[in-house]
Amino acid sequence: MLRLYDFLDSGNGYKVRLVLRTLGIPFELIECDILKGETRTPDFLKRNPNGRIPTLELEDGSFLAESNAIAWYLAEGTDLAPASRLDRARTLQWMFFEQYSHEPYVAVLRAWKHVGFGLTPDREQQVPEKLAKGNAALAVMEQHLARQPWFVGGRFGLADIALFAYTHVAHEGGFDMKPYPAIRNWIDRIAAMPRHVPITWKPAKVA
Ligand SMILES: N[C@@H](CCC(=O)N[C@@H](CS)C(=O)NCC(=O)O)C(=O)O
Repeated sequence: MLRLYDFLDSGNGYKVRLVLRTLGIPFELIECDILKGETRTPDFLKRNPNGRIPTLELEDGSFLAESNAIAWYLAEGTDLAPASRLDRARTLQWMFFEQYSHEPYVAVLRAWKHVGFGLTPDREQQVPEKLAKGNAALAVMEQHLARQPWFVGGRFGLADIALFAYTHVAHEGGFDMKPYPAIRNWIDRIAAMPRHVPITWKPAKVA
């Protein structure tokens, strides 16, 4: 069985849990408390030398890191990954956008203000810049979603999951979502999907 090393409040981890849940793939969850440095122990670093969750242990005992790479691995060949070459590339385009232009601002502010990393004086100084850059990313998403219901190919898929993970909790980092009606509508539509689960969802324990 697949084994996922994760921290329940993590949007990066949630992407992987949402893909597993949507596809009905059973897995064992190993919770790691990142606030206590549990991904930085010598044992964990053997699984992922980068010391971060999510990290997936495959059935053959090997490990895969990086949320979007794990999500792609799990979704390959399913309805969550588009069939056409161009739509697969567009999915990657949004997943890279998420990691470079969105997550470093939207997720980091939430980690500081909500998850427990705390607002040190140095971080407090960075808040206005992170809010500005996060809002720039949200504006790009808003523009796209005002014209089409999903990010790629006219259907719900991996790009939506990658961007949903931290966008739906952006308010916990101090983002005002009022200026983004198309994003709010997209969030509501995803949250209403049959197999949807909240960010802190975990599977029942393996016996
Ligand atoms: N680019 C990575 C980021 C992973 C990441 O930053 N994980 C955080 C939690 S969201 C973590 O494990 N932090 C613990 C640490 O850095 O010690 C991904 O998408 O998986």
